[in-house]
Amino acid sequence: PQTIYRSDYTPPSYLVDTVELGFDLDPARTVVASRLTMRRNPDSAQREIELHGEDIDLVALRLNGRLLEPRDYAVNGNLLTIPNAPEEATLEIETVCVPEQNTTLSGLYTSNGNFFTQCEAEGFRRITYFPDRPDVMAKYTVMLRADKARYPVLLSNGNLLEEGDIGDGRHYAKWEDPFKKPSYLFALVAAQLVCQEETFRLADGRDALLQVWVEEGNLDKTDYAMQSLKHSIRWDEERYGLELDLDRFMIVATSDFNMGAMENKGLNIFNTKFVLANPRVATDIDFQGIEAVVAHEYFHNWTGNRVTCRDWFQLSLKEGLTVFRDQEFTADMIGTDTGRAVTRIDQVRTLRQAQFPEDAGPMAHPVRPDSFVEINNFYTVTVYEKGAEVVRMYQTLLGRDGFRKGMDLYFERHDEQAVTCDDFRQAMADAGGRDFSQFERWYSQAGTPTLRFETRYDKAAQTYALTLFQGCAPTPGQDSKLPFHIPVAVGLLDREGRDMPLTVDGKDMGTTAVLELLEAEQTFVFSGVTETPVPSVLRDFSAPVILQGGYTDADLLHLFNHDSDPVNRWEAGQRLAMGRLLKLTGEVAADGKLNLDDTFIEAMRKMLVDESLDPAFREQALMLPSETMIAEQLGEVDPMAVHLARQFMRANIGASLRSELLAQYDANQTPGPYSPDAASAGKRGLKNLALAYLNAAPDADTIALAARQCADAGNMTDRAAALGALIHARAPQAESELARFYDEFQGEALVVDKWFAMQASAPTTDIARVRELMRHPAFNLRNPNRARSLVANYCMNNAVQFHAPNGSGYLFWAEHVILLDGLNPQVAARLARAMDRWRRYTPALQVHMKTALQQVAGQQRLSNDVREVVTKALA
Ligand code: HT7
Ligand code: ZN
Repeated sequence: PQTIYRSDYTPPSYLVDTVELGFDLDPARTVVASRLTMRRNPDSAQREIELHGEDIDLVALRLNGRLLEPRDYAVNGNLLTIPNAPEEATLEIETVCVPEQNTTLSGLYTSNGNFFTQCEAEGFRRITYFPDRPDVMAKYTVMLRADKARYPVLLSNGNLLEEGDIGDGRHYAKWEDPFKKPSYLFALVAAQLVCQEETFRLADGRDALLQVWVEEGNLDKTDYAMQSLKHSIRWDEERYGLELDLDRFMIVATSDFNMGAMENKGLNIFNTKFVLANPRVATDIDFQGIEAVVAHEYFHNWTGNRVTCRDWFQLSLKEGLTVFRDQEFTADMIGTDTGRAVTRIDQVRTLRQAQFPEDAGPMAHPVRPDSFVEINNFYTVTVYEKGAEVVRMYQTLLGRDGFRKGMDLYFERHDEQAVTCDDFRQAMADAGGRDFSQFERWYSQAGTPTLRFETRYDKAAQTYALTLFQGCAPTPGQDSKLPFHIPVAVGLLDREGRDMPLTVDGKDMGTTAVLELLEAEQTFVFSGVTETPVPSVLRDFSAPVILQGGYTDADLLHLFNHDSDPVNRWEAGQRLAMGRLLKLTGEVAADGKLNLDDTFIEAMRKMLVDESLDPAFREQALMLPSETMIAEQLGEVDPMAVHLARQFMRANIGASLRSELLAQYDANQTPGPYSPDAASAGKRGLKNLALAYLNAAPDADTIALAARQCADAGNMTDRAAALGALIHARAPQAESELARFYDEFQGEALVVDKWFAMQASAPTTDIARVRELMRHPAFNLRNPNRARSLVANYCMNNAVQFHAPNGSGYLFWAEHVILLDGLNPQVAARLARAMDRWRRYTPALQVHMKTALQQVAGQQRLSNDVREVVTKALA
């Protein structure tokens, strides 16, 4: 496969002004007629017209009315070239595709018999020949024709111009999108669907029609998505002055979708997982996911659609920025300071759990990658989540108002353009009057920077010197790194745990100073410091770095008890736990005796019962670092040792804090009708964490408690938590409760996904059981949600079983990567990444892992997607 380099970018040879598309929709043979008005690009030296096409049959091609013969153009792989084209060209193209056979879910496909499209990143070329690159922006008019009884609903981007019957039981709808857009934002839906709709008054007084389209029978699950959409529209108006620019905005749910959702202009297409919810079938986490994803896709209308990416290397321009925007929205929707902190803690957890490992593995890449084989492999946590951290750092450096000025300037300069990450950085620099040239390294250098600190208190001078050191390990293709521009937010706690006022270089910095680290080593001196403080470094996780060492246990306890910055307060607890988990892991591996000190248990007890703190925060503070995060700290990973060490700690907490856990279990009940609001969800979170801890050291009483909750639960959050507790406690009723769960929810696809996922990730589920579940009538490898629920969960969230010493998990992985690759390369490539970090495991496991990787790599027929992942893993 060919590697594509960012440095090879050249402007498109031709620009497209208008696109007229006609679809005769038939699952077995859809005919697509396209009419493009094009003109030579003055910025290009090239004279050929270049069109992409993939898996479609070309029926006819006309240039300025003349039918072209095969000798008039060249087809090389997926590229069709027309040489010697005139300055102005009207192309008429007729192609045929077969949507019902399209299992890749890219391009035009059918799901439950309905038609959907997915064009990002390069799916439009699977529908018609086109210069399928984001810097070609054009105005689209779309005519859809289909059988009226089977496809009563015909949707596309923008505004509906007209609709009517055409005889023969067929009908049509004509849509026009008033804005220029790249081809990846094109969408159509032809389906049997119903919708919840309402008109919504925009800030400028216009009324917009909002619709949420779902399959019949799901209308009782659309309220939350609609409410989230309205909140998102209002928030973007208020926080950024950005308005909906269309008369209507549609969300359509499909159960076959490769990712979470897609921001097609005016016609967002969603995975059902991020639309459908009511208390019976969806958990608090599901509700949160819906709010965040609806907001994310809506926010793309400005950050992604109105201003788009010049090329796919700039993906984080829209994704990092839009994730940052949805994160801020989520925080604002909760509204309280602790709520804000809890969302921030969640973000930090995701980064550590998924992005730091990516940055330290064979697929490490900069936020703005330099090369790729398959762009679909670069919709990564680095581009999304680390990209959002990079955007957040502008806000930390400029302040909220300064950041808003930067955003305003960005839109003023680049509306309806396709631009680069550099353009965004320049807007921020110019609006803030700042030099952000060194900040560029956040885009170009891969790897997670490390941060270390040393301190020196001078009692006589009353100064406190904080020396910060930064570094960054080599990553593939980048052997050495230059210093990053790192905002380090710092506070100093006195012996009572109060914030000390901060003065640096004679400047009053309040109680949290944002220090700007630019060198490999830099010292900052605080003056007027009256006693030796405990430093609280990297408050609010002000930069995506690994803060190493520097703290004693006593410092950490002080911070855990007192830090006014809730994120660092939580962080101190995580460090206290991590130190012990690493020690326990070593003891398990050495067959030693396991011990957990009282100091730690007492710190946990104090946190658990501190009712001055929100339950949601206490839940976060009591949650242990995951097995993945522990493994990241180890030179050589024995997954069983990590699991046993963590289990030991959980059981110890469960047994030592039993009475307090029971008391919190009772105190955090949420009687009355279910509400997904943050306060209620926080209470359920703490209550269910208590239930899980109690059942980590199970006895008849704790099991009875879980069984009762399972029987009485009035919502899916409590039901799933109780069932999980029974499974993990190996309770005798686990089997029958699982069966009852399936019987009750077998008609709800998203709940059946949960049923598979729960089992796939349980340490009690071995390979034989997984294979048995694969034969369950409800299992279907072609459906991405279902495949992920069982196969991906087993390979990625069940470390002890997946890493069975006989290598059976790895063989299962190889078998399913290969099988899935034949159906859906994007889903296969994501599964393939389960083996990314194989070199970190014990030598015995590595042997089996390498064999499995080689088995996949040795396949003759393999997609570029999977080939890139396994080749990089083995390199
Ligand atoms: N921008 C969307 C990306 C996306 C996607 C990419 C590749 C293949 C399928 C896909 N579906 C959606 C989603 C988003 O970030 O909003
Ligand atoms: Zn996005």
